Amino acid sequence: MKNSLIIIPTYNEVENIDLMIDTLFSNSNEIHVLIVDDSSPDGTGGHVRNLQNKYRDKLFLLERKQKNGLGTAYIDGFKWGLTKSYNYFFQMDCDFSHNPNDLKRLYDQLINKDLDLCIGSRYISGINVVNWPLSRVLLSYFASFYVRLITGMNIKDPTAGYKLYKRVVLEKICLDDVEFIGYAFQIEMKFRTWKKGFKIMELPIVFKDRERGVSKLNSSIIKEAVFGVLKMKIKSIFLSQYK
Ligand SMILES: Nc1nc2c(ncn2[C@@H]2O[C@H](COP(=O)(O)OP(=O)(O)O)[C@@H](O)[C@H]2O)c(=O)[nH]1
Ligand SMILES: [Mg+2]
Repeated sequence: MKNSLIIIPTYNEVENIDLMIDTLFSNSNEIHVLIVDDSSPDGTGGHVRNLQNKYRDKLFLLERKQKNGLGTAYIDGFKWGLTKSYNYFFQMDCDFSHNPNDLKRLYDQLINKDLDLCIGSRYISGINVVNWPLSRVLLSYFASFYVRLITGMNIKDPTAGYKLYKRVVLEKICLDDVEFIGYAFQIEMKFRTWKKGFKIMELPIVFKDRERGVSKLNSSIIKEAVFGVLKMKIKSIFLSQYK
């Protein structure tokens, strides 16, 4: 997994951060990791700084002043990575919902199938979600129908957050035009990638709800997704930034 950067946004992940970073580096010698922390009140950033002594020159921390949402955290992370020579950019959560062992599977699939974007998908064969309350499974599963219907994009898990991009995708997408921050951000990134004609494939993964810490999902994130998808589709018809 040479030339790979794993970007992880964090907000109050003190119960997960040390184990996550140790797990990632014990799985691979080649990867680099960038944590984008929004000055978490629980001191997540301080834990990353401590671990930087152990993982010198391969663990990086981008600290932002306040909680600004997962979408802009990723955009800042992508921009940081694009100033370096990375070729592969992973998106991953800090709460172990995304199994670190799947990084290599995503990478192998991207290389072997010569993809531009590989998506870790929960909904390829049934519903591979563990420990989520039924209400969240239903929300996510029906959201994926809704997105497919509105956008016409044939992706089974459009809100998936475990993804691997080739550098060229992030160079070609107008990152400054990306406007959403929650689930809609995950949809928007796939939509922009798809509209540019890049090769996309989904790989089945099992998504496990977090065991430590709390979710930052709130109703404004859901509202953004419902109305955002419509807005995005309409804009894509008229604006050249999607082409
Ligand atoms: N930097 C940053 N990270 C965030 C923010 N909101 C969520 N995250 C991180 O994004 C990842 C996914 O968030 P999570 O709350 O688990 O969302 P859920 O899986 O949809 O319930 C976790 O690593 C969070 O710490 C934010 O506003 N800023
Ligand atoms: Mg989560």
